[in-house]
Amino acid sequence: MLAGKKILVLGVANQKSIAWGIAERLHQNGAELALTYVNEAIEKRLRPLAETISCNNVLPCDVSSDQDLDNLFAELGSRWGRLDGVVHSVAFAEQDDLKKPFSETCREGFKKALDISAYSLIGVSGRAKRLMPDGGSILTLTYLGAVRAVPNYNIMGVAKAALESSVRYLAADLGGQNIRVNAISAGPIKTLAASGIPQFKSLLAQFAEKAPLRRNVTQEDVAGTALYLLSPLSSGVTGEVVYVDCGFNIIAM
Ligand code: NAD
Ligand code: 0WE
Repeated sequence: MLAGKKILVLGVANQKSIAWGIAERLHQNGAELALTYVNEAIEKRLRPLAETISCNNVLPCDVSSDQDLDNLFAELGSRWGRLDGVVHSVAFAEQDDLKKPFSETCREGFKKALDISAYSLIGVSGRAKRLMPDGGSILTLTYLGAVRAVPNYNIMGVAKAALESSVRYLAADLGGQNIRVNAISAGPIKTLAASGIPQFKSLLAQFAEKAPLRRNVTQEDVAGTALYLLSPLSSGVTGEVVYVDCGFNIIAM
């Protein structure tokens, strides 16, 4: 499905990362990948994973740094000369801001969460477009907390709302260059970003009880939709938020 396609994946921290499930599936479908890490601790975990999919494009990038973004795309430009797809699977908020009452969110916490979790998609897309003369597909990951007030998701919900809006504005801006921009809204999955979240286990249990499919979402569920959104199968789809959540968002009491 993706033979010869060159795809950048940001956000693999370990084997449980949503981005890792996607990277494996893209590799199985013939894509050539570049993977990025935010710091040395992540680099150590990433390199052996990259080897298992014979990927030797492992590059540093802290998305809160314009310099890092410039260096990353300059390096991709010289290694590949072009790019067919980007997977943006990055989010961060201070732990404190995922616990305190939302009304006590401080300015610095707001700035950091919105910068890393939402602005970064704009920064990445603006640079990626220059390597996509014949078009491409950009994909990000979001969560229901963007459109509903989920307990404790707090400032991340505001950041995801900005991210989902950015998907629409980027899709409108880049559509003329045949660059599509979409998001997957995934149901809760036990990853590094979910560890340390109070009562995450009970959230998973309640989710599986209430979701129409009566189970939790898997890395594989998300990877399948990611493959579709990065492939020509979705050639007419842009600016969308596709729910991969076992139907959870459609129900209410
Ligand atoms: P994860 O911890 O495996 O991935 C998050 C990644 O963000 C990590 O690789 C981390 O290194 C990276 N990151 C953080 N700050 C960064 C920075 N400044 N620069 C570059 N990278 C940075 O967790 P995950 O659950 O796979 O999260 C991936 C995406 O999926 C996130 O956008 C998250 O919001 C979204 N998501 C997760 C769930 C879930 O329940 N796990 C559900 C819906 C959406
Ligand atoms: O987007 C996320 C998690 C994002 C996240 C997680 C952390 C934990 C560690 C961002 N920043 C941090 N910072 C840290 O220091 N998800 C969709 C997973 C998630 O997080 C929740 C959830 C769900 C689901 C937080 C509260 C309630 C539900």
